[in-house]
Amino acid sequence: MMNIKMDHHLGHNRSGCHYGDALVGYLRLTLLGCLLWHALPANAATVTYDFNITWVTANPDGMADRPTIGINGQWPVPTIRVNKGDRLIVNVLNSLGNQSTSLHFHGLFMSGATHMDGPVSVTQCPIVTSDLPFTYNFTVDQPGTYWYHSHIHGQYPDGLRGPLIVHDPESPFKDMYDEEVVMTVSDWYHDQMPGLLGRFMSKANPTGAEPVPNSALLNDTQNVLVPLQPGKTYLFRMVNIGAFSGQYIWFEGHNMTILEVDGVYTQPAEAAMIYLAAAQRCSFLITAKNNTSRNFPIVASMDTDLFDTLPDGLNWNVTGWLFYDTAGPLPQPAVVCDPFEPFDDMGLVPWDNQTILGEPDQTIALDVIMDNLSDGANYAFFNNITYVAPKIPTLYTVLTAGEHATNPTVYGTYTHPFILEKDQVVDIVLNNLDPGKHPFHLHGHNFQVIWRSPAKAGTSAGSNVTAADFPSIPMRRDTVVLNPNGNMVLRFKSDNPGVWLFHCHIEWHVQSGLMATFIEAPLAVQDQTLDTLDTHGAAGEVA
Ligand SMILES: *[C@@H]1O[C@H](CO)[C@@H](O)[C@H](O)[C@H]1NC(C)=O
Ligand SMILES: *[C@@H]1O[C@H](CO)[C@@H](O)[C@H](O)[C@H]1NC(C)=O
Ligand SMILES: *[C@@H]1O[C@H](CO)[C@@H](O)[C@H](O)[C@H]1NC(C)=O
Ligand SMILES: *[C@@H]1O[C@H](CO)[C@@H](O)[C@H](O)[C@H]1NC(C)=O
Ligand SMILES: *[C@@H]1O[C@H](CO)[C@@H](O)[C@H](O)[C@H]1NC(C)=O
Ligand SMILES: [Cu+2]
Repeated sequence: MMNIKMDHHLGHNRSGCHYGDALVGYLRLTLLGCLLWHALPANAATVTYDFNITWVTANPDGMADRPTIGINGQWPVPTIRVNKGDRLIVNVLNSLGNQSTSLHFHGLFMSGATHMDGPVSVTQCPIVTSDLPFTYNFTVDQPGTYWYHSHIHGQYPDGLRGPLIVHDPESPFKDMYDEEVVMTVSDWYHDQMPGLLGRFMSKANPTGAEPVPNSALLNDTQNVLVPLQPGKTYLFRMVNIGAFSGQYIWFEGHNMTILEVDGVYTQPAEAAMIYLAAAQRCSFLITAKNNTSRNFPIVASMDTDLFDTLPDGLNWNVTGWLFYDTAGPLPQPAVVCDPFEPFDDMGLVPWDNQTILGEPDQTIALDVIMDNLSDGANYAFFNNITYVAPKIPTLYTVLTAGEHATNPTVYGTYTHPFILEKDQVVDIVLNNLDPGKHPFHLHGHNFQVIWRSPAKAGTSAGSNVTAADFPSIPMRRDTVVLNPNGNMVLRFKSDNPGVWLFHCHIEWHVQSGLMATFIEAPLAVQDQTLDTLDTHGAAGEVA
C-alpha cells in the first residue's frame, strides 16, 4: 500500500501541460479505495509542464505586431496550476536561438531547493539555446496566487511571464465562491527589451527616465469580457505581470472583498479600488448582481506618477467588462475625477494572525539612491553599491567556498552580499532617497511589513519610529511598495537556507542595479544542496 506513488512519469509532450493527466491520476487513486485515502496526502501529485520557449508574433493592443517570447508556439503563455503539496516539474527548452533564458517562480519559497529559484548569476547559469531541456523540480507548499517569469537580462517584459495558481483544498474561503477567474494586468511595450535597455542605460539618458509603456493590458489583451452569471460569487485572482507600472484597478458597480495578497490569506477586507504594483497579486471576491440587465466596465489605470513624460496619444487605461448581458452594450467607463484612493494594504490582517516577530538579531539598512557613474548613465544604488552580476553564480560560490562561505568578501563587493545566520529575526530598513515608488521583493520569503511611511508623507515621516509604532499583527506579503522619499521596515525569519535576491521589481531598476544578495545560512545550503545533487545525480541541472 505504501508503494503506491502519485508520480505519473509523464513523457515529453510538446503540447504543454499535463495537469489533466495528474488530475485523472488523482481521481483514479481516490477510486482505489477508501482505505487508502486517509493514509496518503490526497493532493500530492507530480505536475509536469514541458515548455518550449520560442519567438512568436503578438499584437495584444491592436497597435503593433511585435516579436514576443511565447511557450509551445503560443502567447499569452499558459497558466501553471498545481495543488498545494504537489511536486512541480517544468522542463524548459530554449528554442529562442538568439537569447538565453531562465524561469523564476515568484513568491514560492523553494525550501531546500534554492538551486531551482531561477535568477541567472545568482542560483544558476543561463539556459542556452539547445535541444536539452533544463528541468525545474520542486514541491509547492504554499497556497494562492503567484506567477512565473524569466529572470535574466530584463527579458520577461518581452512576453515570458504568466500566472501560477496554487489551489488549496483546505482554503478557509473555499465555500465562499462558486467560480474562479484568473486575470492578469500589465504594461506593454512595442519595442523589444534589448533595444529599450540600451537606450535606458546610456549617457543619452542621464536622468534615468524609464521607457514609458505603449499601453496597458488586461489578461494580455484589451476589451476582455468576463462572463458572470447572476447570483454567483467569483474569486478573482489578479496578478500584475508588468515590467514597470503599478495599476489602479476597479469594477464599476461592484466592490471587492480581498482574501489574499501574494499568497498570504487575509481577514476579508472590502475595497472599491486596489493598487497592484509590478509583481504583486491580490485575490478577492466579486458577487454578481442578481440580474443580467447591464454590463459593467472593469478598469485598470497605469500609475502615471511613475512616468517622467506622458507621450501624446498614450492611453494609460485599459477596459474590460463584467459581461452579464450578451446582447447588451459595453458602456464606456465613467471618468473618475477625484484623486484615486486605492485600498491601503497596510490595513490587511493575515488570516493566521501571525504576530510580530521579536526584536531583530540583524538589521540591514539600505538607502535607495539614483546617481550617475562615469559612463554618464544613471544607476540605482543600495547605499553605495550598484549590483553587478558575478561571472560565477553566487550559489556555486557558496557550494565551493567551504567554511569561507560565511565570509561576504568571497562573493564580491558588487553582488552586495549579506550573510544571514540560521533562524534569526532580520529587519530590512529601507530609506528612499528617490522621489519614485519602488516595489521591493525578497526571494525565498515573505516578510512582515512592520512600518511604512504613508504615501504622501515623504521624508517628514518615520525618522523617530519605535517599536510602539509597529502593529501587533503586521501585514505580510512578498512584494511591497516603498513610497516616494519614504521609508519602510520589513521583518522576517531566516529559516530558509538559500541564496535569495532582494530587489526592486521594476525591471528597469533591476537592470540599473537595485539589488542585493542575501546568503542565508550558507553552511546549511552546502549540506542541503550537495545532498540533493549527490542523491539524485542532478549535477547536470545546475551546471
Ligand atoms: C524531481 O526530484 C525528485 C526528488 O529529488 C526526484 O525523485 C525526481 O526524480 C525528480 N524528477 C525529475 C523529472 O527530475
Ligand atoms: C485570462 O486568460 C487565461 C488564459 O491565458 C484564461 O484561462 C482566463 O480564463 C482568462 N480570464 C478571463 C477573465 O478572460
Ligand atoms: C436583487 O438585488 C436587489 C438589489 O441588490 C435586491 O433588492 C433584491 O432583493 C434582489 N432580488 C433577489 C431575488 O435576490
Ligand atoms: C484614464 O482614466 C482616468 C480615470 O477615469 C481618467 O482621469 C483619464 O483621463 C483616463 N486617461 C485617458 C488617456 O483616457
Ligand atoms: C561603501 O561605503 C563603505 C562605508 O563607507 C565602505 O566601507 C565601502 O568600501 C564602500 N563600498 C564601495 C563599493 O565603495
Ligand atoms: Cu525601483
